[in-house]
Amino acid sequence: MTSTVFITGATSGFGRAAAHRFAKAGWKLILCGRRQERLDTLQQELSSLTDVYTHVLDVRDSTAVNAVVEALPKDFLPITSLLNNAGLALAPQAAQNVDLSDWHTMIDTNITGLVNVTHALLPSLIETGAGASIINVGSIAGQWPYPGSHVYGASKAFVQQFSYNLRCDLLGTGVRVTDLAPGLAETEFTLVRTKGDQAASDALYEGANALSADDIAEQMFYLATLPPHVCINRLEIMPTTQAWSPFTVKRQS
Ligand code: NDP
Ligand code: 8X3
Repeated sequence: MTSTVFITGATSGFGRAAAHRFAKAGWKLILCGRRQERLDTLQQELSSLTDVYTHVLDVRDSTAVNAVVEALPKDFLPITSLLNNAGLALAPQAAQNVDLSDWHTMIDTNITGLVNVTHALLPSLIETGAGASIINVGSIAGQWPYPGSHVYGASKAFVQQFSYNLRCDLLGTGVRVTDLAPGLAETEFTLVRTKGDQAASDALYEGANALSADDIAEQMFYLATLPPHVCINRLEIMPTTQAWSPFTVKRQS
């Protein structure tokens, strides 16, 4: 039976690269995101390789998530792998200067959205059983604090702990769960984080030799195709050019 992957946030960055990677291997694709035209482009690009089903979906809307899952075509079921990838960071400034609505947007997307999709697809993943996987896209920001990360990092800490806790409850079902935690990767992520500041995005990635979306897609495919008895609980990946800094001390002047 052909495997099927359900990808949230397939319209850009890691999700779009993953759609291409899984299609190359002949997996059936279920692709979601809010931008219809980008889903249409993916459908055109990948339909010659595999079966592609797309649906506009805002993961924050649990009613819409459930409706999409209930309407999935039978020949795409059951789901083999869920890539919980949709997410964003906003407001890179200090916490005390942030609009509360930006915090809410990150919580609603990175936490509530991921939970909505997971809940809706768990029965299908359990039906698949051995070999099924949930790959939750966390971040190094979920483990390591830094200025301007505030709710973004905290939301990714949720992703890590939720992934571990899911493993406990799914024990015996065959469904694996991984917290995939990338570091600096060049996508539209920084454009979104800075609300469209292309110069800031270019400056961040300039000379950094950051991870690419394809680098992460390759790891997603690796995780989804491990032997069924192998589960990687957390996979943290940085570009070689990135590392930790010493603690900062604010001295009296
Ligand atoms: P992009 O901005 O390139 O892609 C983000 C994707 O998420 C888009 O496809 C977007 O689609 C989708 N998305 C955002 N909000 C929603 C929503 N409410 N409903 C449905 N889809 C949504 O960034 P990345 O590819 O870099 O980000 C993917 C994931 O990786 C995110 O969870 C991010 O936090 C995480 N990450 C990114 C890192 C990086 O350095 N790039 C490092 C570590 C983690 P659309 O707008 O069409 O809805
Ligand atoms: C995004 C990676 O380094 O900007 O999750 O926190 S980083």
